[in-house]
Amino acid sequence: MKNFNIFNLFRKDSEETTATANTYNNIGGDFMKTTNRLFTKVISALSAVVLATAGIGSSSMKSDASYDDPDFTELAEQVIVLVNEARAAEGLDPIYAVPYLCDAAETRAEECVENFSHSRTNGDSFIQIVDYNVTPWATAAENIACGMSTPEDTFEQWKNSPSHWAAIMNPDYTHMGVGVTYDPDSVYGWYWEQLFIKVDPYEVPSGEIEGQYIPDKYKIVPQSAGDIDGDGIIDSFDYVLLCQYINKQITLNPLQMESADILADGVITYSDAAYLRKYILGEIEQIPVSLF
Ligand SMILES: [Ca+2]
Ligand SMILES: [Ca+2]
Repeated sequence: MKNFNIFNLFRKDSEETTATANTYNNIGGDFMKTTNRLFTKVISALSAVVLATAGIGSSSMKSDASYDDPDFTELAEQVIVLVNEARAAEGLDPIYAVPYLCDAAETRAEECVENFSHSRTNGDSFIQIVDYNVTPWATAAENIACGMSTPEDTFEQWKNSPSHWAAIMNPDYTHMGVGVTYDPDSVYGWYWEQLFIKVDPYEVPSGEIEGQYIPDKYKIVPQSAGDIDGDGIIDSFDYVLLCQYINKQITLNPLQMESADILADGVITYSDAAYLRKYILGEIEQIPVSLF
């Protein structure tokens, strides 16, 4: 990273709104409107703004932050992993990721490029991105941030703001989505959005939303030393990955790095690749290998 000054400006605001929800019972094949309840829904919305200024300027920050093909979905999941790690450390239940809410959050992140605000570009409140009939919610919150290129740095922005942190650590929230986008022509480059909800217990007594899941910290989990692709078999596919890593063509997660260190000396070199190859060819019987 080049040198530049960063000022964090946080703005917090909250609002209350009311919404009418209709419930339907399917009786004799006809949908019959049975109740028309008025919910009071508390919405909190918090934004984190990072301004990059001076010296080399914001354009250099953006060029540092750019990727040819950033995997926004992967970055969003990493944010959810960070949320759940922080909650676990305080003994709180994890929050489920929901693909529908992640899609909604992605749209909100894109809207924040145009208008960094908790209002949508058409003036609606952020929560109107969520169709109540798809995901019935009782309470909701939004955190937005911009300017940082990694999940960790963005999470740190929120962590340093008590009001944002309160949403992340709110024991009531059950489900969330995260959206990420990058626009090299925008003011801050990177935009991040967290959308928290508490599922409406009247509509969803089970508390379960279709597609909900807890993201794993690492998508690929090696089963043993040498199983770098995590399929439980040590073969030439693992060898190819190791060579690609050494040639700086790919990155490996920390578990894969541990698996790739065939000589167990703390660094990954061509020697590790050579011994993995020997093992695959049956020339040695066991890995990891200790040469000493
Ligand atoms: Ca393998
Ligand atoms: Ca090694």
